[in-house]
Amino acid sequence: MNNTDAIMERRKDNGYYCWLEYGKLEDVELKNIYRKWCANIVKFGDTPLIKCAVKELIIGIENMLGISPEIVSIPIEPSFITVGTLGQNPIIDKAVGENERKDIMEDGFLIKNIKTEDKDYIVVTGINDKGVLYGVFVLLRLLRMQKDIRDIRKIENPYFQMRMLNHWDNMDGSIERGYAGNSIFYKDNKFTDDTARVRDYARLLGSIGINGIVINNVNVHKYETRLITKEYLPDAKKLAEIFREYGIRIYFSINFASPIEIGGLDTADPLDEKVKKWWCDKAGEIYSYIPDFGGFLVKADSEFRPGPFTYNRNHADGANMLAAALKPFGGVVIWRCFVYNCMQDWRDYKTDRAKAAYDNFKPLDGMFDDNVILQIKNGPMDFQVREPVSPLFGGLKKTNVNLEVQITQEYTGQQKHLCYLIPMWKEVLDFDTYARGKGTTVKKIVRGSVFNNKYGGVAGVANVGDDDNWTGLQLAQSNLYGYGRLVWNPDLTSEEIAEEWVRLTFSNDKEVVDTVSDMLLKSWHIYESYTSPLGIGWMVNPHHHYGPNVDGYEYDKWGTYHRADYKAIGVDRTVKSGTGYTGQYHKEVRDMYENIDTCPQELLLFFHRIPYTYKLKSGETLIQYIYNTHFDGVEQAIKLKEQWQSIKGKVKNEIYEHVLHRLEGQIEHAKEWRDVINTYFYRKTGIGDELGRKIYD
Ligand code: GCV
Repeated sequence: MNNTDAIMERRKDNGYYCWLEYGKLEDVELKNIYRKWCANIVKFGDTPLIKCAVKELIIGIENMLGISPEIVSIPIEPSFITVGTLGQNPIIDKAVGENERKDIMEDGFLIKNIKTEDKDYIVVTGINDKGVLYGVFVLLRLLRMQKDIRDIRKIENPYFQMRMLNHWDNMDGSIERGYAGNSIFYKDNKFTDDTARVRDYARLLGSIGINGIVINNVNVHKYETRLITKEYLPDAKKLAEIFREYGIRIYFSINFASPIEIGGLDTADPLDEKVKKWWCDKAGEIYSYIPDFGGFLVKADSEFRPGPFTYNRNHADGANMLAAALKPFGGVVIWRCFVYNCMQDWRDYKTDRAKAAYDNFKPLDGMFDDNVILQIKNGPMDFQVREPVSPLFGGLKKTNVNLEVQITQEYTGQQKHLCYLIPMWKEVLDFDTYARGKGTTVKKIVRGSVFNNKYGGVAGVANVGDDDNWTGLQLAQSNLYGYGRLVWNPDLTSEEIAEEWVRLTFSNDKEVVDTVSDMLLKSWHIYESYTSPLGIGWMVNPHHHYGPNVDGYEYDKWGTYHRADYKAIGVDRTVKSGTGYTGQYHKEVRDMYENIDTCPQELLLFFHRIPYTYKLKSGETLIQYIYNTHFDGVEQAIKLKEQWQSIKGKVKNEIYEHVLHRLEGQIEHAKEWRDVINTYFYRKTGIGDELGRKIYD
């Protein structure tokens, strides 16, 4: 075995191929049915994406069915798969009915089984070649899940226009909030030579419909600032070519002060003519290397990043200036709303970080150009394990918006703990803002269909690094897969996504599917139960955000953000008596949160300050609830391990051992959380556990 083969073999064992491993199908009967079609591929068209689609079909078929398909340009056999865009060939065109044609949108596809007197074939088509590629990946997925595709007629279109990943990769190879090794793009301030790995990544992303990727950290340091110069653009161009093969455009995070730092100007004032010209020239230069370049992502005037405030300009001035530079090339500016005063004095009970994004951006609604998109984190704080939905969704009515979620598990267990995040994101997407009456959900707003926006979609902060299995904890691959599936179709259930992922990654064995799905589906609540109670958030060690520390919030050196004293805990964010944050929501939502009786229990301490003796709806007192959930969380973590052990021998040994090891670590760590948090509250309140369990003092 040569070196490359050995690497490939090893990678098969440790999960490198993720959901594209295409293991041999178990069902012999189905295999024979599939083989009939799969032995012949009739390809129409020759664009790079069509070629890519055919290449992917070959890989999948060879691996799953053990046959090498013949690629032809006219049907020779009565059964075949044909791929190509509509309007290219009568065989495909005839197979698609008038109504079907109307239903297929940009990037969407049709997979259809056609039976005639002498033929029985599968058509994969779309109105553009990217749609065909997506259709091929879906067909392969169906085969891997052993679905009966006889008589199939499946049309799918992506729900969101922008389906993006944001990488927080630095050019020195480190990743901010990365928990799976180093960057797959950079090392030692250069682009990587391992383009094969980048291609494998592009395949993974293309297979779930991702169409945009920001390749560097929003915190743009010295070297990343130079990404948009001749020094790095030739390498960025190569990366863009790889991603383009899979229908993905690249974007850069930029430094707002670039005109000064790399342009030799003495200002970055967005209204200065020299600055405007500098950015226009820069955009032209970037597009000369990367003609389909997506645009800029900008973190400005936040956490010490430069921005328009230095020049007494506002966010709209800054964003519009960049947007004007990109507009002639079809690019966009994605401007982040993660803006707050990290120097806030938390002893001042009226200042509230939760209000900051809305306070900064709501007054600017309608002032942004049509190729600016405001990117809003799911919650008003910062990717906590539980937060309400940001009131900017539904608050902004005349501005394009993107939702930003965090796939990388900064506050949700750092890929050491199992935490399947799809149910959390679904709650966000399905949240009703009431901005245009009942049913104005976040997903509709972000899609652009409520306020008729030109652009919109979702960005996920990536959770991958150069670990063999990409995500540190192998089971965390489910979050990347699930993210892609959800932004393609937010109406899929968490259960459906979990099941798909398990089948594609492990096997169709019922016990494996049921066990791993169940583990995934419970995991967010388990993690929440032993970490931070009822939406209060932040109880983590400062800066690295891992491990229990009740007073650890780094921007609050007084340890007062949660307002815990010996009698009560929680932040009163009501209009009536608190910070007034609830007033940023539309009436129905505001009323729900404002009133302690209608506020959802899981967010009680986010919105209200309540005594430890307060009786929750479950009948427990608040303090007893804190004890119960923390004890219970550990028990649940132990059960996760037992569930995993029950499928020993049914998943690859290397993955089995690796996950087992992480789950054991999770249990130990959950115990630490339990003990630190329970002890803190026991000491604060002097109230013991009703059930007499040991609280370390
Ligand atoms: C990339 C939080 C994180 C930072 C991150 C920042 C942001 O503060 O801890 O690592 O910076 O959010 O989203 O900009």
